[in-house]
Amino acid sequence: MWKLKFADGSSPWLRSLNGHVGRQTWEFDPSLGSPEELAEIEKLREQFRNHRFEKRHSADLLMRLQFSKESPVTNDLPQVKVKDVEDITEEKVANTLRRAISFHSTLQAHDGHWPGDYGGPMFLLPGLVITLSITGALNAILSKEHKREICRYLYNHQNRDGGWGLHIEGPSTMFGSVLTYVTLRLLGEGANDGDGSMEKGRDWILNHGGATAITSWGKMWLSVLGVFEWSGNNPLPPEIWVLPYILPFHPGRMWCHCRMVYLPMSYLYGKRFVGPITPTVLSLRKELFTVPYHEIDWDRARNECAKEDLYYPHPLVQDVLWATLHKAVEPVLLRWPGKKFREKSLRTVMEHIHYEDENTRYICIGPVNKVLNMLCCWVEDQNSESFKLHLPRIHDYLWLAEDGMKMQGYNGSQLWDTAFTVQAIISTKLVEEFGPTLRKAHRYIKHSQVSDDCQGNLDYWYRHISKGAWPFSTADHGWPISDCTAEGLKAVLLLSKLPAETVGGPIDADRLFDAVNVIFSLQNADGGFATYELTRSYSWLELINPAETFGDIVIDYPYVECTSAAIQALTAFKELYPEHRTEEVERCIEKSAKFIEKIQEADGSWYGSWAVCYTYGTWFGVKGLVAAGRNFSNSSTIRKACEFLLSKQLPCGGWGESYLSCQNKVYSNLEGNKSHVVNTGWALLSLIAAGQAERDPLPLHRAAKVLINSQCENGDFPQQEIMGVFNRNCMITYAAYRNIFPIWALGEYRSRVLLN
Ligand code: LAN
Repeated sequence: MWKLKFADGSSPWLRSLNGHVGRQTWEFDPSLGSPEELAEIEKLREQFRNHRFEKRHSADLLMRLQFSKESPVTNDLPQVKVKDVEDITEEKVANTLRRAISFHSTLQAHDGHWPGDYGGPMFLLPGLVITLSITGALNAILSKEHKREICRYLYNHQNRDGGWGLHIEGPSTMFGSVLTYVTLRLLGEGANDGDGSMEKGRDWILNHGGATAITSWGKMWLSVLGVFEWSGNNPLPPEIWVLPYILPFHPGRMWCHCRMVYLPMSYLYGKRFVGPITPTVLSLRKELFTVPYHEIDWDRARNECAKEDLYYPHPLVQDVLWATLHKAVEPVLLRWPGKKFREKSLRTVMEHIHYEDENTRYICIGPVNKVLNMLCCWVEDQNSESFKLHLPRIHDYLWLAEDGMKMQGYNGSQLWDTAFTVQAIISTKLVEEFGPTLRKAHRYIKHSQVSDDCQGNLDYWYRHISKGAWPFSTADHGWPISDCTAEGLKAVLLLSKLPAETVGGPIDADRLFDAVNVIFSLQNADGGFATYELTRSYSWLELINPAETFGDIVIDYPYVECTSAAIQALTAFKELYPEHRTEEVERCIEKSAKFIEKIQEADGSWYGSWAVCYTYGTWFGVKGLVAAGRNFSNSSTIRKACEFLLSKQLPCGGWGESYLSCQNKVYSNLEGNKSHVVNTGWALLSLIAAGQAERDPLPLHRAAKVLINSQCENGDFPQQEIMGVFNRNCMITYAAYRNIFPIWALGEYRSRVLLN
C-alpha cells in the first residue's frame, strides 16, 4: 500500500536546513494494507474513473483515508443544515466550525503543516519521464507501482475527444496530447494499448496537424528526446547570459520562473543535446507526424502552433527576431571562432544551474527547471554528484490521489496553506478548543522562515535577499516570496497575541524585523509588489514571450495579491511594534494602497492572477484597502467593490467563478451557475471586511447558508472545480482551500456579524 511520509530524510543524498520539515513523499510498501484497506482504495479509484468526465478534479481521498486511520475525527457533533436564513443561529455556525476545524486538524502532519495535492498542470510529468528515460534512471526512480499510478493518472485525464489538455480541466491541446502520449509510450505502453486510448490520442494529434504543431516548450522536449529536430526550434541562445545587465532583455531582469526555465533550455539548445535513439524513439517519429519524418519542413515547423494551444500568439517582431537569430547568428556561433563564445556561454549557464541547485537543496524553484537542471547536470557529467543529488528530490514533486500519480506545480504549498489555516482558525474565536493544532502550525511557520540570503554575491547571481522571508513551501526550497512573507508574518503576529501556553512561545522580534525588511525591499517605485523580486524590466518585454500557452511570464509584474498582503502584514506589525521603522511602515502602506486603488477595474473588481479570479482579486483589493484605513463611507473604491460583489451573487446565495475569467479577463460563472465554496468564502470575507453587515446583512446570511449546507457529514467540504491559476492560462490545484475558506469566512461571519 502507498503511504504518505513527512519530513523523511533517509536518503544519504538529501540535504536539509531544518530536518526536512514540510517534506511530503509517497512511498510504496508492499507489506502494508489489509485486504479491506486495499479494497477501499480500489473503490475510490473506480469511483473517480467512473465519474471522470463530470468530476475532473480528484479530492485527495487517499491522503484522507490514511489520516482517518491514524487520527479519527474526535468530535461527535451532528451535521448542521439550515433551511433558510432565519434558521441560522450563532450556535449552528459555531458547531459547523467546530466540525470543520476538527476535521481539518486530522489532516495536519505531525510537523505542523497541511499536506495536500498541488497538481493540475498536465505538462509536468512528461519532462520528468523524458529526463529519466534519457538518463537511464527511469527504473531506478519509478517502481512498477509508480508507473502504474502515473499511467492511471494520464488515462484518467484523457478528454472524451482523445486528447489531453494543458491542465486537468482544460480542453485538448497539442502540447498536452503529444507530451502525454509520449510519456505513456516511454512508460512502456504500446502504441495500441489502453483499450483504444492510445489510438484515440494519436488520432487527436494527427487530426490537428501532428506534432510539428506543438508549442515551443513541447518542441524542446521532443528534440531532447530525439523525436524532433533542433532545427525545428526557435533559437534559445545561451549567449544572452553573458550580455551586459543594462540591456532590458537581460535574463537577470526577467521573472525568476522565466529566467530559471530558459536557463537550462538554453544549455540543451546550445549543445543541441539529443538523448539515445532507442527503438521507441524511432517508432515515435513514425507515430506523431502527418508526413514521414525525413520529409518534415523543419524551418516551417519552428513557427507552427496548433490553434488549440494558442493563448499568446507570437507578435511579428518575434518571428523576425527568431528568424534572424536562426539564420544569421546561429551559424556563426556553431563554427570557430564563434564556437568559443558559445562554449564560454555554456559554462556560464552551467554555473548558474549549479547555483540554483545548491541554493534550493536540489529542489529547484519549480517543476520545470527541476527536471531540466537535472538533465543538464547529467549532460555535463553522467557520473556527477549533482545528478545524484537531484534524484531523491524528484519524490518531493510527486503526489498520489485516487486519480493516480501526478507531478505537482511546486514541492507543495505547505507554508502558504499553514499560514492561511492559522488565520482562518483564529478568525473563528474558538482558539482555546484548537490549541494543539495551532501550536503545531506555529512551530512549522517558525521553522520555515528563511534564515539566510543565498551564497556569494547576490547581484552576480541575480538574486534578491532572502533572509527573513517566508517561502511558499519549505525552507529547503528557500526562494523568498513577497506575499508568502506577508502571510507568514500575519500568522505569527496573530499567534504572538495568544497565550504562549496554548500556541507556543512567540517568534523572536528580530525575525519579525527581518521579515519586515524583506517586505520593504520588495516594494516597487509605483507602490506595487511583484512575486519574488522587484520588477526589473518593462512590460513591453512580453513581446518576446515565446511560450504560446502562457501569458505574462517575461517579467515579474506587480499584483494586487502581493501588494495587499504587504499592507495587511505591515498594519498588523505596526500595531504591535509601533516604534520600529515607523515612517517607512507608514509610507509603504500608503503607497501600496494608492497602487491598489489605481489598478481597480472599471466595474469595481480586481483581477486576481493566482486563483480564480475576480472574487480572489477583489478579496485582496478590499482587505488591503481596509487595512490601510479605507472603508465604505470614506472610499468610493470600496463602495464599488461591494457593488461588484453583490452583483455577482447567485440566486442560491453563493458565488461560483470559472477559470475562464482568468483567460478571458471577463467575469464568468461556473457552468450551470453553480456556486463554489471557495469563491463564496472569498466574496463573503470581502463583504464582511467592507462593513456590509452594518448596511444590509442579508447577502451575508445567504452566503453563510450556502457554506453551512455544503459541509459534508464528516466535517469536510466538497472538492469542486479547480481554483488556482498561473500565467493566465494554466490551472493548479489548491487542495486545502475547500477547508480553509469556508472556515475562515464562517469564522469572520460568526465573530463579526453574529457575535457583534
Ligand atoms: C506559484 C505558487 C504560489 C504563488 C502565490 C504565492 C500564491 C502568489 O500569490 C504569487 C505567485 C506564486 C508564488 C506562484 C507563481 C507561479 C508558480 C510558481 C506557482 C503558481 C506554482 C507553479 C507556478 C510555476 C510558474 C509553474 C511552472 C511553470 C512555468 C510556466 C515555469
